Amino acid sequence: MIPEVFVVTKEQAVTYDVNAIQALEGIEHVRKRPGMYVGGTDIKALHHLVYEVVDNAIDEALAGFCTRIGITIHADSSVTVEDNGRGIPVGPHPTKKDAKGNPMETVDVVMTVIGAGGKFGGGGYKVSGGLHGVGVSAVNALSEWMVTEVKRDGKWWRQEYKRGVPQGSIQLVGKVPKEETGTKQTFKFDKQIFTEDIDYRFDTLVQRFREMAFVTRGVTIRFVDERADRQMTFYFEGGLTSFVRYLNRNRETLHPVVHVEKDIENIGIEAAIQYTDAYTESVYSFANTINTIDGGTHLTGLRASLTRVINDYARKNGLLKDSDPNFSGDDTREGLTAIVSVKHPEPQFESQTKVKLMNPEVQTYVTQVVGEAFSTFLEENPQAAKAIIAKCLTSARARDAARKARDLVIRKSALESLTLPGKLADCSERDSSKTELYIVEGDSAGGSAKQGRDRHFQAILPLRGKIMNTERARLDKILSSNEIKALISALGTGIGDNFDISGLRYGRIIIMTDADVDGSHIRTLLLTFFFRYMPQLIEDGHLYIAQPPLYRIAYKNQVKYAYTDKEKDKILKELGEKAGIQRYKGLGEMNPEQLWETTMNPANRTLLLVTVEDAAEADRTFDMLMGDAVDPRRKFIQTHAKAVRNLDI
Ligand code: 28F
Repeated sequence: MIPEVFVVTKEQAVTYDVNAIQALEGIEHVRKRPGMYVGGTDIKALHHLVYEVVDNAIDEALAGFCTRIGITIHADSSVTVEDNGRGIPVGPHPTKKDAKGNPMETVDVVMTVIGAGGKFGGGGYKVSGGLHGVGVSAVNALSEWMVTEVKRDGKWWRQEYKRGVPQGSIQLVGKVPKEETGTKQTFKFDKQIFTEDIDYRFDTLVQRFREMAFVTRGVTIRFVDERADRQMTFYFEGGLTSFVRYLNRNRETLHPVVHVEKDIENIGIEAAIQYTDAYTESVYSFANTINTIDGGTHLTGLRASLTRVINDYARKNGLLKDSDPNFSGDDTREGLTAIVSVKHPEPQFESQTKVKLMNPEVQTYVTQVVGEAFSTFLEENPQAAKAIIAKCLTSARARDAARKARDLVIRKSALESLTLPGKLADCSERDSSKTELYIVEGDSAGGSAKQGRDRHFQAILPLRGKIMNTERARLDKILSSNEIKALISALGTGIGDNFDISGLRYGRIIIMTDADVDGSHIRTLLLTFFFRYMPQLIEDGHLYIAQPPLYRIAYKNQVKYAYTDKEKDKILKELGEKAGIQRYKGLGEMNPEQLWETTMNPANRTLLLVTVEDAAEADRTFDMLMGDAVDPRRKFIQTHAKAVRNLDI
């Protein structure tokens, strides 16, 4: 008989081994396959590291213990995240053991054991993240160094790690007032892992932090970028209501924001809704603070309940006649700004990359909670109800008219698919992998481009600017313009549901507009058009923006072109101040040879590839541009350059 005590010891011996090796093997695995933990080693993965750490602070805020979160990017690209929560518990961990069988330090468990964190203590669950949820230990493993500091019970602790491995045991730094508590994490991403020349992008991080602040009411998020001396602080008293107000800041609203917040079966549901006079929809959904850009059951629930409540109300109050059909989802969507945010203990996402919430019960709960709140609102605010329903009626009618117009365009372009538009100067090459279509602003620039091009593979389609310049025009209306019809038939793909990439006649579609405000406006309208009706063109990397030079600098028999002001200054320095300088105000000022040399010749030119990095932001931007507020439009034109990235050809 083996004495029982012996058995226990033996079992424990096995456990010690597992815990000790677990941590090291885990770290090794993360470093070997970062893709499995943070999605790769690109800039997205880099941002992921920050989100992972911030998520823990957000969790502490959602649990009700933290009101302030600070994020700082230092000059050396190390990052500090700190909160004023309870602080990670310090002391021996109740279950995890080190190689010698002694309890592991809790901080070391959180920081080194892959898959630790989350379920431990208090029965709480990890709310934020959910999508990543790989834990801070993965960040630690991918950092050249990381320092964890905890203030708790009047003590200030510090532990340091190198590439995920603890450097000795946790140290007591000093004393602090008992009320002063929190966690501070500082890490420097490891260049051995992130070998590309990448760094954090302020704008990307800011957007995420703004969203986090919106959906985590009452928390102040301060973001400091010491690399460029920039900072931003977010605090939204009203949570989602503030978010909706922010989105509608340039729009005419039809009623006050409708807000609802309720817990059902341990699932937190919050929504905010407001209709405006805009034509577009701005609806965003969040699951455990993650922006679920592909929507999911929470979004479906929200949309379904709004359509149902509006139809019910309209019928009951005689605003829809018996002969009228019900409003469709599209009708109730126009002018809608809404956010739905759910906090779920066990979120299910479609996959690692696609951000879509799949929990079926969420749809039922959201429909119920939002439906109740919105129908009460309509009952109590008949004026608002009337305005919303009038808006739905208008969109139903407009949609009907637009459908007819669009059918006509599509049918026509199908019939005329062999008749190319008269204004198109086509190329002789038929292999679309070699051909390019320049969409050129204005007839005169179009003329220069036609003469300057290589007609073997370059086609030119001049567009007359003013037709595109229809303010606040529905895209449906723009569709019926002759300019756009010409563009559609030149491309050969059809549009919308009839889009077929195999018909594409040009491998590269290049937008060439003046470097002035009108030029960027037309460019944006074209981008809007492509984004809404031919998104695959952008996704597949067919859409580009030409980069005409801003200056021509001549000295003796040397001629140089500058594409930016910085470049101009550099060239002037090289050539000396006596150089003659010409500023191009438009494409029309260049003769055909100059246009070819600077902007069209593949050997010299720079093209910007148009990408849709963040569909939500792009939509917001397009939306803004279609509105009539001038300021945001100008802002867009400045920031727009970031939506395209440099491509060397
Ligand atoms: C800088 C980023 O990471 N904040 C955090 C807490 C608080 C607790 C906790 C964190 C212990 C063993 C999981 C405190 N008191 N900010 C942060 N604040 N982690 S991380 O506990 C972690 C558990 O495994 C905490 C009581 N319960 C939890």
